[in-house]
Amino acid sequence: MPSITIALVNPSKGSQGPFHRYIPPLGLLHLAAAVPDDDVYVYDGVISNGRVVALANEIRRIVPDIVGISVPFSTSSNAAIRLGLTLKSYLPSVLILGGGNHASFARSHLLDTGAFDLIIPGEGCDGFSTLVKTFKNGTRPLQQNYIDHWEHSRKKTKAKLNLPPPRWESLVEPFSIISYFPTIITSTGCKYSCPYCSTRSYWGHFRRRPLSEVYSDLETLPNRFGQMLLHILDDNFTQNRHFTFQVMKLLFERNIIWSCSCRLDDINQQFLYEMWCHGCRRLFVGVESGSERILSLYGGRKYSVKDAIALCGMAQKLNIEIVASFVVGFPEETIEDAHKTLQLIRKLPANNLGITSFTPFLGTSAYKRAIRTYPELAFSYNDMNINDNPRVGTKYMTLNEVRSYWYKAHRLVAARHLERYGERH
Ligand code: B12
Ligand code: SF4
Repeated sequence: MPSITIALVNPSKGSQGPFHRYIPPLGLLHLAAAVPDDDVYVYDGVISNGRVVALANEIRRIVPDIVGISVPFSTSSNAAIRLGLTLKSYLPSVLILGGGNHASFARSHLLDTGAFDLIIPGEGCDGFSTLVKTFKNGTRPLQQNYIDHWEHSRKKTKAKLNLPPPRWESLVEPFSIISYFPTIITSTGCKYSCPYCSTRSYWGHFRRRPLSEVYSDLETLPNRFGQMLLHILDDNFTQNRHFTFQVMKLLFERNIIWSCSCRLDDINQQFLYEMWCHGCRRLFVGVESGSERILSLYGGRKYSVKDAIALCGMAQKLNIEIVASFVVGFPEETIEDAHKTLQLIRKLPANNLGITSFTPFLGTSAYKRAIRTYPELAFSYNDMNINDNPRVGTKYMTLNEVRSYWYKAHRLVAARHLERYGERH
């Protein structure tokens, strides 16, 4: 079958992750590898600094047959819709697909805008390669088939994950970028089901990739990344200790230093030491709250405040950088819980702290609950931004009280930052 031209796009400009390093859109590079016989160009919103028309102009130059737009974040929803509509006005016969976390849960809304012809929900490689075959055969793809496939794959913990080694050469490199955050993914899903997180309903239960595939991904990492810190994208890298160990050994044998996200109740001091020995140098930890009542209510977290302080303190002694995040505005939060969180923000040993506001994302049980009280949520996806100040109060705190708590938390973080880095940063 003759090859076709495909553009895969992340319309968001926010791919610049923590520490101002560029994080390439790994999901799209895996997708590109699922159609090895076709000409694929992977674009990132960073190249146009999030300007949709400029991005559409870049894409139209290659005259694609298919454009796949990634919509992982609710905050990139509007940009994705504008990009789809602009491309349709430039190239009326182009087939526009959507995929990624937000697109999967908000697919009816996205299809109704007319910016998309089809949404492929959930893990994308199987569905995408089937779609490309269907396109080449001239058959009409059926949306329902892709939904069924997603339903099936996230229920089966043993279903194989199809993530062929990323096709790095298809990335249209943003030339302004000098510093990268190379990434890999070794597993998907999570054994936990925190009410404000959609990972479980998107990917299903924890599923590991075969070690041979992780090995191949490491082999295909472009040489120019050299000794850069490799970030493991798994939502919760330490949830299956046996598997974590196996991957850590692979990384150690290749002399790679790395960072990952973990949940504190999955690690202890001994394991933390092993992580350091195997090359871990940065840890993203969702500490979430200083109130043990809230920790247990939201995701059955079993670590105490004392554990959080001890583990983060030990990590720092080992020279593992700690990036800790907290959530403000849990629906059950009281003023007393808020005080406990502020206290912990003040004293947690950490190199970087992040404050986010409780946001009921699509695909979470928090959303199902929130939509009953705030039906307008269904139409303000773009406002689902955990970095904005809180929009609602809690059961026990007024909106003003939650906002004041949010500002205090941010002021504490700023003060700690100033203490650590001085005024020039
Ligand atoms: C890495 C990551 C980031 C990186 C992204 C960098 C990059 N260029 O990739 C950074 C650090 C920048 C980031 C930032 C944020 N993130 Co984030 N992030 C993730 C994370 C952990 C992994 C994504 C990933 O790469 N997965 C691995 C690859 C293989 O999967 P994938 O990209 O999803 O792609 C696969 C499928 O989804 C599908 N697919 C994807 N796109 C498309 C497109 C088409 C056409 C098709 C057919 C298929 C398809 O096929 C791929 C192969 O299977 C996810 C959680 C998760 N596990 O998905 C959260 C997640 C996407 N992030 C989230 C959030 C909340 C944020 C922030 C708001 C956090 C913050 N404090 O600011 C910001 C938003 C930034 C912005 N632009 O607005 C939420 C989004 C929820 C929502 N509805 O908005 C998620 C789901 C985490 C969660 N469980 O809550 N994030
Ligand atoms: S532990 Fe982390 S990845 Fe797992 S469900 Fe909770 S927040 Fe999501």
